[in-house]
Amino acid sequence: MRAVILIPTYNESISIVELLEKLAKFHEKYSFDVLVIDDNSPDRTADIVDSLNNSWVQILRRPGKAGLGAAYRAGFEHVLATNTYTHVVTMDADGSHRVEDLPAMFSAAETAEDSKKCIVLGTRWMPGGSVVNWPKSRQLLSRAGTQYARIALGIPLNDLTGGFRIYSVGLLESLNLKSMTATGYCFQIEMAMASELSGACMCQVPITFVERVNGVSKMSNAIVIEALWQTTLWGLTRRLRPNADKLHYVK
Ligand SMILES: Nc1nc2c(ncn2[C@@H]2O[C@H](COP(=O)(O)OP(=O)(O)OP(=O)(O)O)[C@@H](O)[C@H]2O)c(=O)[nH]1
Ligand SMILES: [Mg+2]
Repeated sequence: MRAVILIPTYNESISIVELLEKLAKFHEKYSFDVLVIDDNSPDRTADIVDSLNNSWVQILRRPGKAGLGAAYRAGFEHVLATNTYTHVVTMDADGSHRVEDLPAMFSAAETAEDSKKCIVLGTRWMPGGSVVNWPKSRQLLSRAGTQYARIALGIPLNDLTGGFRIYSVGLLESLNLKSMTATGYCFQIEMAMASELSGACMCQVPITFVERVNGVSKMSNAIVIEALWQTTLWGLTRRLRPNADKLHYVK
C-alpha cells in the first residue's frame, strides 16, 4: 500500500500544525505522503505548512476559496497524475478526524474483497462509532442528512456525509471526476454515490469524530441548502432516468 493523505485547508493554521505533528509520529510506522490543498488562506496556512519543511508533505496552492468539493477534485487530479500511489485518504484538517482511527481504515482497505476498487468510509453512526463534544444540532443535521440521502439515493450506508475516507486509486481512475459538480459537503454524498454506481467494494469502519478545538467551521446555510437540493435532484434522476447517472459518473 502506498498512500497519500489529502487535507483541504482554509484558515487552519493552528489545527494543521497539530495534525501534522500527530501524523509525523504515525509516519514512523506507516509510509505515506500528505498533500495539503489550500485555497489561499488569509491566515497563511500554506506558508506555515511550508515552513515546517517536512519532506513527506506537499502543498497544492489554489488561488481562492472555491469549496471543499473543488479542492478535493483538484487534489485527486494532482495525485492521479503522479502515478505514485495505490490509495488516497481524505481527512479534515481541524482534528475532527483522529489519526488513531487510520490503522483500522488502512487495514480495511488492504483486506477489502476488491482492494483495487474500494472505498473505506469512516463512519460515526454505527456500533463502535461516536462523536465527542459535537453540538446536538450538528449531530442532528449529520444524521438527518445521511438518512435523507440514504432514502433519496437508495444507498445503504450509515454515514454518507463524513469526509474521513480511503479511496483505492483504481476506483478514482474508474470515475469521471470532471463530471462532478458538488461544491460543498454534498461532495461526500456525490463521491459515495459514484463509488456505488461503479460497483466498488464499500467498507464502513467505525470512527470517533471529535469537535474542532481551534479555528472556525466553514459550514453555512448555503452548504446545507446545496446538499438538500443536489441530493433531491440526484434522487429524482435515479428514478426517472435509471442508468443516466451511471453513464455520467462511471467511465
Ligand atoms: N481548500 C479548502 N478547504 C476547505 C474549504 N471549506 C472547508 N475546507 C476544509 O475542509 C475541512 C472540513 O471543513 P470544516 O469547516 O471543519 O467543516 P465540518 O467539519 O463539516 O464542520 P465543523 O464540524 O463545523 O467543523 C477543513 O479542513 C476545512 O479547512 C474550501 O473552500 N477550500
Ligand atoms: Mg470540521
